[in-house]
Amino acid sequence: MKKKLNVGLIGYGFMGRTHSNAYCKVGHFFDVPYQPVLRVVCGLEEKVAKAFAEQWGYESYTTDWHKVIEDDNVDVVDICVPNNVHAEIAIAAAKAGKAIVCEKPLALNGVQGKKMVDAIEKAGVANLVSFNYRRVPAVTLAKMLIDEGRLGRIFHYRANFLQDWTISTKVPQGGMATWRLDVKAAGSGVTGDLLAHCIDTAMWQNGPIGSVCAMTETFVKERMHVETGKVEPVGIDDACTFFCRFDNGSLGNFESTRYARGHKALYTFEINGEHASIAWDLHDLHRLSYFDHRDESIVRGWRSVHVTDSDMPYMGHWWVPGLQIGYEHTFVHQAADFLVNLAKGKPTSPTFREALATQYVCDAVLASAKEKTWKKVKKA
Ligand code: SOE
Repeated sequence: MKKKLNVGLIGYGFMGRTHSNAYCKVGHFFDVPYQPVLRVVCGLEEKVAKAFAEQWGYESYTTDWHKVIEDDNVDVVDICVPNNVHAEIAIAAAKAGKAIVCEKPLALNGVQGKKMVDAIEKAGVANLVSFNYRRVPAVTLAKMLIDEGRLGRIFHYRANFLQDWTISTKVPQGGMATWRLDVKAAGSGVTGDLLAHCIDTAMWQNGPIGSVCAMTETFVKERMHVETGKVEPVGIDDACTFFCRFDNGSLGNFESTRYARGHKALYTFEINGEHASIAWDLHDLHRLSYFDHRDESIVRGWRSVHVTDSDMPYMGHWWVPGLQIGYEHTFVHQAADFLVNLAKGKPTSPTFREALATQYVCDAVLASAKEKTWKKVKKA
């Protein structure tokens, strides 16, 4: 019998579902040392929390997150609420000695993020920030190829995250569905919500970012606020483009917007090295494009590697070669890595401290756009 690990989930939205699904599936596909038990789910509306608990098999529900932290039977606190509540919950959970999984971005800003890092490191609790795209097998494979030195010296890192769901001026801000447009709840717009993913993957693959030069735009300046019922100024960035220099000397070029008509969640990156290049596209997430200049010229060209063989990252745990997996599996991989490392007392990346480094890049990007100048990135 595996040791049970009781999960207290705070937040029953989109991310609450991805994390719950991962805890349900992980033990079926990975030989993990713990059996996650869905102990309690917490959310603001009692009716929704109850329905969520019934649908996903949580033993209980509550509308008060303090109860999750105070519950001696909860081992892991999983934070899936809007960004403005991450810090308070994480700091309380750390003081109570709980292991913590927190949705991205870590916090509203670096100052808040640093307080969270201090609290979890002082408490010595296991911690992980959910930047799930690292654990798309093709993205992990890209990291392996870079670490093996196949690309040689890296010159360029280019990433985009394009969406189109806020173009209508009628989309409100605030509330359960559109808190991402409310600066008080989200901290920033596409920078913290989407570029943070790109920055996390980029620094994992290509090392720290040292300085940035950015521009942002808020195309729709006022929106109805769901909570006040009034039309209020929009404080988030709708679009952000930035250049950067990585510490290894390579140049970065990042763009994100929610105004790219026709794109729902087009996360792409391309990395150009001395010998080889790599490209990846979330809409075709099981493929990795690879070009190696060292190939014989008559067969040289871009290869489209179908990342489904059992020797590819994570894939040996799923079906048979040739059969694909998808978005939700990235959270299962994350849960698997977290549980294995937890048993060994080892950290799982990205830790809160690693996510703070991403937060500092986001802070520098926003400051650069505001001040119209290059900004150095603080080291985490
Ligand atoms: C926003 O639309 C969003 O859901 C982000 O919050 C997620 O992190 C991203 O993975 C998909 O888009």
